[in-house]
Amino acid sequence: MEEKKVLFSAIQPSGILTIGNYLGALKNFRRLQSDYRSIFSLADLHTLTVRQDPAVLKKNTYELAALYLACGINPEESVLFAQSHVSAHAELTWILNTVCYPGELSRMTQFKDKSAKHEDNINMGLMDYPVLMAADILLYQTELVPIGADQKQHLELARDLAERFNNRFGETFKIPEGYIGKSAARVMSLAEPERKMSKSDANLNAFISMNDDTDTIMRKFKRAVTDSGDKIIASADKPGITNLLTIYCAFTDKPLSEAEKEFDGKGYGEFKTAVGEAVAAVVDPIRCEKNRILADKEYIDGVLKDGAERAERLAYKTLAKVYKKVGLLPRRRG
Ligand code: ATP
Ligand code: LTN
Repeated sequence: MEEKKVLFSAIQPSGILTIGNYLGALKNFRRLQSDYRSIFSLADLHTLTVRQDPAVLKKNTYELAALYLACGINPEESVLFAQSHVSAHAELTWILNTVCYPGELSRMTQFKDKSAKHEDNINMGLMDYPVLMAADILLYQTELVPIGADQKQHLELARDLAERFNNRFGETFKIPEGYIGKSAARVMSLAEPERKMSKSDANLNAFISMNDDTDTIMRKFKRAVTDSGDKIIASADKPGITNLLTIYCAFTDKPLSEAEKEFDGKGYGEFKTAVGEAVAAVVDPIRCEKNRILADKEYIDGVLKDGAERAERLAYKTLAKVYKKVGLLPRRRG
């Protein structure tokens, strides 16, 4: 039997996840996990690039682990672990830094956005973020990386670094492919539909969190910004309605044409209620299951311990190969 290809992805525990993270990432993870040797990580080291309250980071990390599990990541089938538990991630980052140029990092859109947003804390980690992400991916000889559209540029850098390293030192890394879902790869803010929905938005009405209860979800959709006119159709001059339609289709698995037909002649109010109900029908059971899992920290610790051990074995194989290729002495033991 042919060996399954490796799939790797990660999410930062930088806050409570939104339906953007769910649709752009988690939902695809669940769907793809059985077709690949899947490895999922909590990108806690990445989260440190923006100032965090240590106690909140710890809480968010448990929340994210529980959410992965509640969304159907099966820890027996897939590997689920915290990035900081496998030190090979930081170690490979160092080596990759030596084949990456500052100009490649300073032009990254996310670096520019986050530098503008956190003017008082433009640290080296924020700039080096994509190199750590490349290390995450390349350590596992990954072939597929499911991500939201905003991470495409970082994935391209990972491919460039892998190719550059391979050319300089000989075949070492597989070149990964990105997987960006056809729909809902970029869910937009409910308050400013020209901007991506983000879990760190200061305006709580701009996003639906995976922790929102049904009443909150209904209220936020009622307040969502719409466009002038009264037609419920997707078009470039109707970013608000287009975003709501995208969300509705992703949560009901209906094609856009069917949704447009369903709401033909209906008002914005009725439409927003239907979107809220469709979202709540999926988010509510996930939230309840997440809270059930979260109550058992020992179970989560056990899953992450087992995941780190499995990830570590794979990661160190690649790291040993890299160290040898660049000419570092093998460590003698015993
Ligand atoms: P932050 O707001 O802290 O920068 P984020 O909400 O962008 O974080 P990440 O943890 O960086 O979330 O991303 C996790 C995954 O979710 C990534 O694959 C990312 O591409 C995807 N994602 C994030 N926001 C959206 C969105 N609005 N629509 C679709 N996918 C998204
Ligand atoms: N930067 C990613 C999170 C992330 C990631 C990864 C995604 C960290 N390491 C490796 C895919 C593969 C983000 O979503 N912001």
